[in-house]
Amino acid sequence: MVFDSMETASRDELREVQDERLQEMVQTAYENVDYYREMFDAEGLTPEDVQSVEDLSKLPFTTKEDFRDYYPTGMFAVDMEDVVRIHASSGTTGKPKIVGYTQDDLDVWSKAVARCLVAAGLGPDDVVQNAYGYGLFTGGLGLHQGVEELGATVIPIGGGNTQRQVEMLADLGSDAISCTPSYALYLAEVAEDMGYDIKDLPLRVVIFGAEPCTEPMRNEIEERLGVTGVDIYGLSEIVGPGVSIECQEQDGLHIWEDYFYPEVVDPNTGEPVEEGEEGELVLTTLSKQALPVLRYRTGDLTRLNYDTCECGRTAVRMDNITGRSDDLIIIRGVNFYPSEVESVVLEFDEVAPHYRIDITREDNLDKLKVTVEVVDDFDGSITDLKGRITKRLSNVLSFTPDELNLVEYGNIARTEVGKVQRVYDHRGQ
Ligand code: DLL
Repeated sequence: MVFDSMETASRDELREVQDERLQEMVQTAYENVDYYREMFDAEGLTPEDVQSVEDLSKLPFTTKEDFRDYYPTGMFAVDMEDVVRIHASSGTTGKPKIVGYTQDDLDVWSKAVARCLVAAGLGPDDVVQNAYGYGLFTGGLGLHQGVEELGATVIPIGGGNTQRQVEMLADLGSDAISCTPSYALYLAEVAEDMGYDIKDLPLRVVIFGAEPCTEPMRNEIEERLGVTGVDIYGLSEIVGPGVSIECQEQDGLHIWEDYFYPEVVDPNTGEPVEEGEEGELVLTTLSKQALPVLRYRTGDLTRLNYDTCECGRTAVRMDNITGRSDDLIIIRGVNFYPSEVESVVLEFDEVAPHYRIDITREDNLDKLKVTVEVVDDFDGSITDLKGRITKRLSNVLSFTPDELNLVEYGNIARTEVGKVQRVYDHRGQ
């Protein structure tokens, strides 16, 4: 089942659509956005030099700093009277990135999300409880309009209010819930505390996204909730949720390439990597009117797989994002990603899927502290467990944490609204 025929179009057909849309978009960007006109002029290029997506490599990247420099709406290509909605990125530092949409942009976004829902195994008869936050964050309204586009039923509950969420799931028999992966696990805990066996509810799909989720974390969600967990990806600068999603094969996220053109580059050199190699995802919008974006450096690390998927969709697949280039932790010369800590921690049945990483600097030396919760009914030896986890972390990270703290179940704060924070870097404070 697909939502529309572009999902199974041949690669040649897709390329034709991409090139046609790109030419129009480049022209619009050049004529209406100072930033792009200056960029083209500085490179000695004109819009006619970009005829095909292959020509994109002639252009420099657009970065989050560019968004900041043109804050709030300097990157917009249309007048405010044509903008029907504003959202903003959920950056934790500095000014947010303000993004705008024309009515056509919202229509395209809704279609992209509707495709996602069908890929996740949902249809017009289904009920989706949308637990992403409504407001400037794109998750809430983005998912919402996609459910309506599909003709399914949306419950616009938003983030938080977890007991109410559980009751709604039970009373309305929702087929799916959309939320962050960390919230899905928290929901399971609250449901258990309330005496519900969440696995007995009709809920069958969790559409999780907005933050990284490792395979062990996905398994935990699927087991605890008795569901299929499907990863949805997106970012405000490009559209919001719905840039890509896993189909039921759960083997990579299909990028809707007729709307968003992907490249993967080496994060250090900016050069394209070989097909299938990991690098930083760079995205170009192909149909956005209010905010056309050329070669945006997402900071997200992934790889692309152009093999045909079992599901029949021809759209390229990207790997789940388990890290951003700026998430890289460098401690005493050793590099690793928080997701590597997560994968190790979740290998242990005695440990709950909640952890935090604290980095401090003492006497000019960086120190790493990992805090992990043991499961509710843990009755083993803490010393023995500590020894085993430390050994495994040392092997995988090639680095032994300065401190591994095992705490009782429930001691690490849960995030009810918004994205979970797992890494606390106290250096420079
Ligand atoms: O998080 C959009 C979204 C909402 C996606 C709901 C999925 C579901 P921003 O707040 O602009 O937009 O944050 C975008 O979040 O660059 C990634 O680093 C991260 N991110 C988003 N989806 C995933 C995912 C929304 N599935 C930033 N896996 C992106 C890992 C993700 N990271």
